[in-house]
Amino acid sequence: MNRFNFQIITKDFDITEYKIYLGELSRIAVKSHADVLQLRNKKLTARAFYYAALYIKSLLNEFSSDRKPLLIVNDRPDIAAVAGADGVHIGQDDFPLEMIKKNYPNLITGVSVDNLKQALDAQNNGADYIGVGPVYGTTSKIDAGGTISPENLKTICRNVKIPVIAIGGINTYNIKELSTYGVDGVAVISAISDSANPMETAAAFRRNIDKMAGVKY
Ligand code: TZP
Ligand code: MG
Repeated sequence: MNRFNFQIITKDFDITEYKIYLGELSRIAVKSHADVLQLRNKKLTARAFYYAALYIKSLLNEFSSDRKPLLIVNDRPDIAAVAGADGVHIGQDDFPLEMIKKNYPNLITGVSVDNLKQALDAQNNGADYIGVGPVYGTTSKIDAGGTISPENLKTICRNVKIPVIAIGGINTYNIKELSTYGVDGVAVISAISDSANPMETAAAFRRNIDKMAGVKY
């Protein structure tokens, strides 16, 4: 088990609905024992994104659970730091990992990778985990590119020591297959945010991930 293996990521919510949506998703993340709640939104201005980060932080502070999700902010280490988030998640076109580690040494840093070279570079430069995908077709990321092959995914899992978190089109059915590839965990957007019963879906993810990691309660 690690601190990153069940990650719930926000959809591109509209700013007009941010309080209701983030309130509900934060509650689900806490109650289902998600490891990470990631704020990701490609539609918001930097200012709105910053307020959304502050809002999630204040929501998470209100819960007294001893197993609260880490708050990770997508793309923006500066916003993560000033909002008091635990970490930042970056892609290959965001600020370089070295710059983040140097200027924001306290932020947990996750890095999205497509191949083994990027995975090893991220590991060598101090990434705390890597995100790999899309492993299945997704409509949540416009520029997601083609899916990664099971062989390439297995190769990455075999060769890196930091946690490998699969992403892209993952649901409570296909997740079972992923454990056979060696991934440590999953990150999901639509499976939870578009679910008719998001709380139940999140709980099902938690159960499947715990089985995958061999955790016994
Ligand atoms: N990176 C690769 S696929 C993806 C991201 C952010 C989107 C994942 O969303 P979903 O809805 O779980 O497929
Ligand atoms: Mg990014």
